[in-house]
Amino acid sequence: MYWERDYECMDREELEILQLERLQSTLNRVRKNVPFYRSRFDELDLDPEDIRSLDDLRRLPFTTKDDLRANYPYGLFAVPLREVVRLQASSGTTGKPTVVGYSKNDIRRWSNLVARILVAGGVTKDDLVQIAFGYGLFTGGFGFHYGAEAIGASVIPVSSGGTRRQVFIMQDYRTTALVCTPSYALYLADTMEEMGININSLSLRYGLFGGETWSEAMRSEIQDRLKILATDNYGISEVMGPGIAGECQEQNGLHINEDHFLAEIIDPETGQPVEPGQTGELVLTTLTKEAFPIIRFRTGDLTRLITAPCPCGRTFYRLSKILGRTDDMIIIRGVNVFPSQIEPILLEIEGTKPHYQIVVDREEHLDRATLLVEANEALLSDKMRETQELVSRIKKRLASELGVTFEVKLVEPKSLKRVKDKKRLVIDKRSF
Ligand code: DLL
Repeated sequence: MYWERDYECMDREELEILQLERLQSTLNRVRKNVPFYRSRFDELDLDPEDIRSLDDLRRLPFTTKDDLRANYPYGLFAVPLREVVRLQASSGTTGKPTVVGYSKNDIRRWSNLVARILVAGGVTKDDLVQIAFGYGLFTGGFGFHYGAEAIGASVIPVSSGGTRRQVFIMQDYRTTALVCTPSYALYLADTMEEMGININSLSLRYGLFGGETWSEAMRSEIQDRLKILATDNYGISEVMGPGIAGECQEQNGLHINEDHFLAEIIDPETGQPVEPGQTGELVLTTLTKEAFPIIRFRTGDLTRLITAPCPCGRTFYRLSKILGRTDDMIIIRGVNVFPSQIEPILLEIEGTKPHYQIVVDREEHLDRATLLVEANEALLSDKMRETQELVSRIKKRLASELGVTFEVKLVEPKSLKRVKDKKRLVIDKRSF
């Protein structure tokens, strides 16, 4: 078993000593190697030596996605590029993505931490793990791949898409554990039904799902239809990717790998800690990352901290399921999208004004995104061919820049509501 009991079942007092030591060394490292943090600390007249307890963490400044954008691509790296063995990326709020790097040690630790999550969810070295997360700049595929290999399980790196092929592989290779987004798991179940496959003829036992919001109702449906034990796991590229927190088989909250990450829950408005157990924004600090350490990163994810002991024996605190976002980010088929990424694309394409609305719903368990764009009168009235060309240009640009296929519909000028709050540009009809 790949269960690091020495850490995962650690006494809280001991854990806090370890966390403080690791925090201090991370702060010293970022102060020395990352000019961004040095000037932030200097502005506040803060010396890493002043951080003498975990409570002092509150005195440190937050890091936001905007800070990452301002330092694109490598400005926040704490080691020279020659020590970076891997780059991954995630959507930025506009235009450019955020780039993160990993040293050799980071990759080794990342694998260990994902291995912990897999083991907590029931996977052992005897399992055949089918990974249906995308391999590429997205952290899901490679993150789980290395984690499953670390356990010694047999990895089937199918990557995302090709659903019928996924099903054939699942059947023929006798997959025992499935790793993907929860909505894709249900889509696989639909496809199996369509193909007339009897679920009892499969060898599936465990499913590890994450990357997007899902409800207990979805969990029940997945478990019933795929006849597996389904656990939730959380990750975010800027902090590491998958491997940050995951459920054990108690299925009651996601244990945070607290020896490597400090988690705070703050009021997104005031930036102050919420009362214990209350819902707020998750803020994460890395304790061991070498290439891309991050201090008090505002994840934008809403959750709460569960400190009650867990019957599994792990002493790490748990996150409740992620309840939503503080910002306007939406996740479409596992891809993070900010409405603000769409504006520059529309602006650039002649003939459209950047008034738009995004409608997301779910059809047969797959997300479907529609972009309503106000076109100018000339285009809407007579030149059909030009209109079609415009629509197809917008579609292509969105697919190639955001990695999401949108249905694009041109609508009458001034027919869309004018909103100030970007969140209201999105009409999310999905029920999770
Ligand atoms: O989605 C990392 C990951 C891959 C996690 C595979 C789990 C499994 P990003 O692409 O940076 O990284 O997206 C991070 O996805 O801020 C959340 O809003 C959302 N998210 C991730 N896991 C969960 C989850 C990966 N279990 C963003 N429940 C985060 C709800 C999740 N939302």
